[in-house]
Order: sequence, then C-alpha cells, then structure tokens
Amino acid sequence: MDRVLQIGPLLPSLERDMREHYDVVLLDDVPDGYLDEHGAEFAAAVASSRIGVDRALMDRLPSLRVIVNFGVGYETTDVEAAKERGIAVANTPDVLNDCVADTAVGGLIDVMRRFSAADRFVRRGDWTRGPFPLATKVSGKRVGILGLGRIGRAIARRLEGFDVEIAYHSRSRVEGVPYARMETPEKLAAWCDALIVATSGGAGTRGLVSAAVLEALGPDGYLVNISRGSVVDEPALVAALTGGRIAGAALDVFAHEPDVPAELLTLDSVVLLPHIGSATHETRRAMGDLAFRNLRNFMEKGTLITPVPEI
Ligand code: 8YV
Repeated sequence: MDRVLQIGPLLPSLERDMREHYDVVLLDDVPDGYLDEHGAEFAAAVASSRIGVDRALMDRLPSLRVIVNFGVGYETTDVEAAKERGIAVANTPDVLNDCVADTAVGGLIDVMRRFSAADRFVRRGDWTRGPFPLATKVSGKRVGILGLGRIGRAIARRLEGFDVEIAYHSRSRVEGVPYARMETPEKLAAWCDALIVATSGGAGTRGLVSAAVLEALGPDGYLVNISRGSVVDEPALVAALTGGRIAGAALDVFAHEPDVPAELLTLDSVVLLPHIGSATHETRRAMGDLAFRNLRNFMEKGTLITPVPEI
C-alpha cells in the first residue's frame, strides 16, 4: 500500500477515502525524528489551504512526487520549491465558485443593509424602543471587483441581477467580459461604492488593499473580502473602520485566523464570518472528491485532474 502523508486535519469523508486506499500517516501524530527515518517512504502529501507543504518539509520527503491541496488557494504550499524538485501540485478549483460567490453577495447585502446589526438590535429588545436606523441601498450601486478570476466572475454574474454597475481590476485585462477594467486598485476603489476582494492570496497580492485604497474607497464605501486576509492591510482596515473613514466591511477572512482584531468585535458596521466561503455540505464534499480524484489519478496514472497553473 502506498504511503500518504496527511498535513493537518481534512474533511472527514476525504480522510476516510484516503485511509481506504492508502497507508495514511498524519504528520501531527508522528514523533520527533520520524521523518528522518521514514520521510523517503512518502510519494504523496495531502494538505489544505490552511496548512500546506513548505520547502523545509519537502526536504524531509525526498521521494515526494505529488502534493494535493484541499482548497482552491494553495499559497501555504511552496510551489516554487515543488517545481524545483519536480513535484506535481493539484488544488480544487471551480467546485467552490458558487458558494464563495454566494458568500460575497451575501456579505455585501448584509453589510450595506445591516442585516446582522438589525438582528442584534431585535435580539437586544431595542425594537420596542424605536425603529432601526436606515441602511444603504444595494441595487443600482457601483461594485468594484478586485481579481476577476473564476470566483470574481461568478460574483459579477450574480450581481448583474441587482442592476449594479460593475468594474474590476486584475493584473491583466480579462477578455470577453462586459466590465470596465480600472488601471489600479486605487482607481477602482475611488470609482465604486463597494469593493469586493476576490484575488488569490500569497506574496503577489499581500497588502494590495492598502491604506491608500481604503482612503480612496472613502467614508461611504464598503469592503467585502472573501479571498485572503493577507490581501488587505489589516491594521489599516481596522483604523479606517474605527475612524469611520470607510462605511463598513464584510469579512470572511483575516490576517491571523482564527484571531480577529479585538477592535472589530464591537463594531456594528462590520460583518464577521469565520472563513465559511466554501463551507456547505455540497461544496466541501465536491472539494474532497476532487482532491481524492487527483490523488488517485496521480498514483495510478501519474497525472493530475486539476494541476495548479504554475507547474
Ligand atoms: C477552505 C479556501 O476554507 O479553497 C480555499 O482556498 O480558503 C476554503 O475553501 C479551505 O480550503 C479549507 O482548508
């Protein structure tokens, strides 16, 4: 039976499938020094967007040929190091587009119409003392999408139903879409009423939503982030929100999950979600199945179904 190294906890159904077909060892369970003796026995590693495979771990797995990442984002795995060693890398794209896009639109409506704040208002019994303050209309507004990849486009398609005007910024122009491209994130933020962050994470997008971008979004502007906390300068975001320099934010991702900046916990202008963009039974199951199919395909035929584009 081939040996597979599991990095961190995974979806239970994926773990079951893996155990049925392979000799799975959970990295967290092995004693110190285990990999010095047994590292060469692993041809495959299965990781997640939360904990990936870094260069140091690859060095301890000299026979590693494939890394399968449960999740579309794979910035926790060092793809450059994998490439140097001829290690194939797969992720789980597309199957989560619907749910992550739904989360973005849900967050946008929640923060602008203040549904979560209104729910707290009712639960506190405040309704008996007077009406809830007026909120901001969503339909017909200008929405900027930062990163018009597969998830960004799924968000845009949904928003077309709200008659919003859509523009985007991506590193390069996206062909075949009816949306205007803004040259910089600042220009997009200055143009829109709400900025939705849908880029990938990693070094290339770190701090892309800077203090200057938030300044450009302005006191009537909203931020929605369903991509990675690292894309936003979090201290600058906290300062902008507490100082009223942007109107509100819906955040599914944070710089140091599961830690959320304490200042945000008491702010009614912020919707805080615990990284649940893809967290439905249907989507997680589809992600688990795709991860497993990648693993099997590679172990049996030497090819991946959804390899990452860099390799
Ligand atoms: C999951 C994600 O939370 O796919 C991603 O990149 O961030 C989410 O779908 C994650 O994969 C779980 O590890």
